[in-house]
Amino acid sequence: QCPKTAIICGSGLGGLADVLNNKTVFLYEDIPHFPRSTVAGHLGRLVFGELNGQTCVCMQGRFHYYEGYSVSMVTFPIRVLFLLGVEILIVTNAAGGLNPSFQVGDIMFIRDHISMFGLGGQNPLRGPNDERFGVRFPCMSDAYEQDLLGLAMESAQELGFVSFTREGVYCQLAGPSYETIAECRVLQALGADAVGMSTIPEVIVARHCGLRVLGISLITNKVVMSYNSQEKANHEEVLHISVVRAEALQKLVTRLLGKLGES
Ligand code: 6GU
Repeated sequence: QCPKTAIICGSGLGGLADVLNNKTVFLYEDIPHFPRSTVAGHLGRLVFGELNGQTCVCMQGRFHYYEGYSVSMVTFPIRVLFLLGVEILIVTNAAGGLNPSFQVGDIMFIRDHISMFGLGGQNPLRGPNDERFGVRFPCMSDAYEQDLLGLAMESAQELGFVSFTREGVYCQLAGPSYETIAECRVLQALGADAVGMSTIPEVIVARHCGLRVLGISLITNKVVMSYNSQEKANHEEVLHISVVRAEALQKLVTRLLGKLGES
């Protein structure tokens, strides 16, 4: 039976794939044309299984532009998922908090996005349009589905997670260097609530082929906004917080999948 829901596990969030029941695991290296992930905290496996009675497939490890892949390579797996029959994509990531009211450990549902390099012309749909997947000029004003956001919020409420659940605008930069203070101030002024190095190309390709999308950012650190701050963004901190919140995120996605099965 083909899973209805796919989950992309972001930095340090791959544990979700481990808790599936009745797993079937494929290594990326065994899937034709699949890229390989090269980052600590990212494995490279496609894991099929059951969560809360629902079949799903997890990408345990994703691909980033900063690893050297083109945006179309980064999004290749999305079209594989679509061809498998997946209808819903839950995409997770670790992100830095720009919104001053955000705390480390907050879970932010993505309401909308700003792609800095997308605005600059690096769109995964650039080039001839493959009509088998979607239209030439896909709409993005409804990229993050209201109904899924509502079900995710409802799940968070039922689990007692409201105190650390937010929603906001996710902004993606190419990476791999973190932002300067001046860059963070620019992003905040533009209306971004969180900043990361992934997700948007996948969402664009998913929307192009009609997948319903929910985005979840784990706020793993607060970006540095002041020249007086002694804090420095680092990958170890990102991985540490994702371990702390891994269980909450697993519970959230598990409960949400149950709701998706009912709908
Ligand atoms: Cl502070 N910046 C970026 N670009 N990505 C991140 C991050 C910050 N924290 C986690 N991922």
